[in-house]
Amino acid sequence: MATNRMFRTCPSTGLVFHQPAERLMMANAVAAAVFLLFGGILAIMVVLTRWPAVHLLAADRFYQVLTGHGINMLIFWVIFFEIAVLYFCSSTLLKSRLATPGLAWAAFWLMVIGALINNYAVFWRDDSSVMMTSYAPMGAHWSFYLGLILFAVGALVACFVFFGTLVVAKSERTYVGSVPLVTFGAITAAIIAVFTIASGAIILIPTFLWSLGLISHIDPLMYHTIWWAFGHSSQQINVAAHIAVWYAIAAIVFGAKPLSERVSRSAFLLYILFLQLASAHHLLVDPGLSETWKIFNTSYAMYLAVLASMVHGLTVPGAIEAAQREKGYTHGLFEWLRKAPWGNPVFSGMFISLVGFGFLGGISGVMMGTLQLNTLIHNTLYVPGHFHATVVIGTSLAFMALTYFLIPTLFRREVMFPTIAKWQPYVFGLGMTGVALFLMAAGTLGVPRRDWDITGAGNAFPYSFPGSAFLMLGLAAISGLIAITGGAMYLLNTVGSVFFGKRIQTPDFQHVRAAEGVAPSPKPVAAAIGSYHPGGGGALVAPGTFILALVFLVSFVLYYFINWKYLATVWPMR
Ligand code: HEM
Ligand SMILES: [Cu+2]
Repeated sequence: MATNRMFRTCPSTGLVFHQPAERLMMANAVAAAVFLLFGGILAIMVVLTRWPAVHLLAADRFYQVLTGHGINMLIFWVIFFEIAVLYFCSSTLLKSRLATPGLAWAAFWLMVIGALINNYAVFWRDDSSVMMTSYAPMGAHWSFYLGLILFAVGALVACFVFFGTLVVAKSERTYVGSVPLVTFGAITAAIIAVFTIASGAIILIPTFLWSLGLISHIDPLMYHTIWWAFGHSSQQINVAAHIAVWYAIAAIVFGAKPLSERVSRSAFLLYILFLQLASAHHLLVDPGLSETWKIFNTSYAMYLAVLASMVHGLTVPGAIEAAQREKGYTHGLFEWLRKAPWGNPVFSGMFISLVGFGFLGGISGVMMGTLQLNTLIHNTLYVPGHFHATVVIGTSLAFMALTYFLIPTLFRREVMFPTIAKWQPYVFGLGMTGVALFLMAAGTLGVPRRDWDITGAGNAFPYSFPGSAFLMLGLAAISGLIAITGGAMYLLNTVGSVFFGKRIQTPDFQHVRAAEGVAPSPKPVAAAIGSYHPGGGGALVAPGTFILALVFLVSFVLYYFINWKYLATVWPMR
């Protein structure tokens, strides 16, 4: 098989690209951006409708647009990008040819077709506004489920191409020792993805048959339970993937090596072992499951997955701090952080992602995942507040940050508007921080999620929310428009750079004979991101990070305590 062995080595980073892998990464990344654009346009309408002063759409349109927003963002944008990341972490980081590019293209087109069919059901047919969670017995047109199933099959095939590439790299000895940490994180994500897609199949295939009339009945509780085996795990894929991206960016920007490979790898392993249990936090008010089961899974088992995230949240900045100190930024506790390249969107995006994910997403997640406290905010706007901190500030912003690295290295184009790129993570990150905080605030005041009109005008049993709730909704909407501006800045730059940007001339693809392999790369980026760094650990090389961790801990404890106090006030013991 002498064909398909076309490689090029990026002269500035030393990364090795296999031609078919490169094309697939580009295609998946571009598809991701297209769905982000669509989801973002829908976000404008969602935001302007939930702003009571504007109340843009009619009720039926609102639910249609909200369904499309959730699916296009959380499924199509995020997963297309993740497939590009999987190919990068296998083929590029291991300097290996991609296994079965033909199958990878089949996967890509299945995903594209699936996504189009699903959007056809929601927007063209206009009879499938069942929200992203599509809880039975609420039913959509069969094409809604078919689209999701085709998309999932495509994603599954792509995961197998990823695993196949690992096997190829191993047998062709394209790397020595263990796979790099970033690849290890991607393996975690892909393993979880297989479990996730299997759960998705178990629930969506019967629901599809039900929509065709071939099955008479779907049990709503069973649907809810299995749907969340799928829905929760898919968030764990996102977390594993974006944390792999954090490690990659720490290596790219700082040449940072993990403080301890063993600790970081064990933390990824915890995700695989404990994530399914944590899906119980979606079932806290479901009848039919015992309180013991709920409390065990959410209060004990779940913390092991949370522990893993906290380990990464500590070791990523810790590794950056250690690398910066080695470069001589040793004054005081925080010189390493002050002197970090805050004008480089690859770094600033990643760091805002890390802090926002940890402080906003992490703390609120543990709060709402506690059985008793969950009753405070269940099904309120607090829930979207929380997950916009995790999937938007955490996952989406990390992917955006990585894009600024991929434009010159993968697409070989100059970033078209560097000043816009410089500000983009701040506009998007701060806007989204506002969305998360104000939605959580509105939720704490009891404002329901997915509610077209909280004034309940014309209802037989009116309820009036305090004025502060309306204020929070207004502030959330304004923050949302700022975040959407940040999203538009990202898309303007990516689309502009990729299609119209100035080409960067670098040595092109060349035939490499299989027996020779690709020459090991001497460049620091490839060495930092693409190798296994044994050792590490031991002395406390990151005192600043340790202080940041203490700040986190104090915020965590305080917020947790405040919510128990709050629970005591709304739920008096008599
Ligand atoms: C670009 C700025 C964005 C803004 C301003 C925004 C705003 C909102 C708002 C206000 C809601 C809640 C509506 C309600 O419950 O009534 C919502 C729902 C949602 N958003 Fe976003 N969003 C944005 C981006 C994203 C991204 C990037 C993702 C995923 C990666 C995402 C995923 C979701 C999901 C899954 C829902 C829930 C849909 C449902 O309830 O079925 N959003 N968004
Ligand atoms: Cu969950």
